[in-house]
Amino acid sequence: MINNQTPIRSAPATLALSDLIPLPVSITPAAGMFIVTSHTTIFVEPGSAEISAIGSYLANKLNPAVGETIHVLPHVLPTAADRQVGSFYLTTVGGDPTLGDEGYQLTITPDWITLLAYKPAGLFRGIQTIRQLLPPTMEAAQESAASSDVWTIAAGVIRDYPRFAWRGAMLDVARHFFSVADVKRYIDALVLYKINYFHLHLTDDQGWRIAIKSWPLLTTHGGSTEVGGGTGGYYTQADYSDIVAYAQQRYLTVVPEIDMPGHTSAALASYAQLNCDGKARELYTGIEVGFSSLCTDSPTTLSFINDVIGELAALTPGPYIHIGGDESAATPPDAYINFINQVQAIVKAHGKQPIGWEEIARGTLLPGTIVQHWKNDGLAETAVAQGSQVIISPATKAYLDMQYDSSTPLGLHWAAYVSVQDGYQWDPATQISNVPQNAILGIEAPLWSETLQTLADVEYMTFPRLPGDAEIGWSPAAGRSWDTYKIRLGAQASRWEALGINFYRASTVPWQ
Ligand code: TNX
Repeated sequence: MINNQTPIRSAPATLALSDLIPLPVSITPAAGMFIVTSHTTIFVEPGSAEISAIGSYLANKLNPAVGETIHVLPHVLPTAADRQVGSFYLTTVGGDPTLGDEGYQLTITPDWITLLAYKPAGLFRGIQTIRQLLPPTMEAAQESAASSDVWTIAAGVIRDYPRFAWRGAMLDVARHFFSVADVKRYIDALVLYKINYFHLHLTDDQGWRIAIKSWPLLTTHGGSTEVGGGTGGYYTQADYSDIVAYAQQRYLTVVPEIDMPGHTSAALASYAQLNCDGKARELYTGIEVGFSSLCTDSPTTLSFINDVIGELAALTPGPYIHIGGDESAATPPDAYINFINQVQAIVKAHGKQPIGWEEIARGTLLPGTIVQHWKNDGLAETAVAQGSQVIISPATKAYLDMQYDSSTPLGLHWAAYVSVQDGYQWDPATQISNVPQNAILGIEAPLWSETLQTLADVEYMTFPRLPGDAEIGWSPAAGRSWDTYKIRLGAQASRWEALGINFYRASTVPWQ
């Protein structure tokens, strides 16, 4: 066959030297390489529309590279002797339950590739590994590249599964609004690194970004501006559902956040009755925090929250709703606690599991409430003492909105300057003294958008740091070191260029 063609652009000759992020649990190289051609077929386990869709996702990634439409065909996993040379086999039949929902085993031989997982999500994660094993230029989506390039993957076996169940990224669409198209592009960038939760910070002082039919002014008025006084914007419920479905097809669970009782100027400006004095506030376009509060004790506020959570829960297939709860300096402490206790119950009544920023640990946490650490170790410890699981997002390490250093143009630095290396060299299990690994659901990298106006700005803060968070969340701690990571990271540059992703060329990374 075409196996004797000379590869023009090819992957590393050995699987062991491949540039994967996050680093897999185990890689066993073997001799030879697999070549993707226009004759390649993707065979998928029969009888599963879900797995066929995953096969089509892979085909769509490969089609531009080979310049043909790769067929996705149902097929039982045949014996080795029957397999069609040059093809992929995607299946969960015989998948190993010890790999968990997201684990996979990828067996690459010169003749075929078998991707085996216990669940479809594992197949999807494994496909991200396949992408990263192919030359970066295959991402360029230019059919013109097809004729001259040969797309190879070095042979071997990868067995892989995540260390933590939660590997999240958060985007603040409240301080500056980002379109559905921008959010989808961001989602595509996240899934390449096996991120599995996408936290959307939908409301804040500067804007309310999700339409609530029973309280329409939240968006028509409260969504009409943003930091700096621009026009803002909001998602209709159909827009939000579109984002959720797009994420869901990529095995990314959307976690919507309605921040309360602070960070609520947009709501307080839209409805006078949410204020204790009955007077609507002005829309806010600055970047201060801690000055706004819902009138926590009023029945109107609680019925408002019930309406908002009810509509949001109905639109959200994922199990979680984030209730914010951070920096409520304008709410009296006892009123804050009482309010958080009631809001948790409202979320549960709508069939969802509440998540809140660490301050909610001051309240009485209901069983199942998750606490997101960002600054105060003591509050994470209080949460764990109450039996809660914690998501770790230390601002000094995981905040993607922190400037890289004093010379980089975007972002803030109230917590720290977070270099690419600082953002990589930390471990969730040792980050907070009395928060052991078994209390940690996982990690999340939040991106606040006070200083970010465009998707290019968002990407500049996210890359190259997000892949580090993804690796911290996915890979075994023992295999991680900055010295080897920075080489793998440097190799991602050409992939980002091919994908059109903006990134910061930190001088500490050997960009290839
Ligand atoms: C603190 S982190 C906030 C946000 C800001 C961020 C800026 C957190 C829970 N609250 O309101 O956007 O700092 O870095």
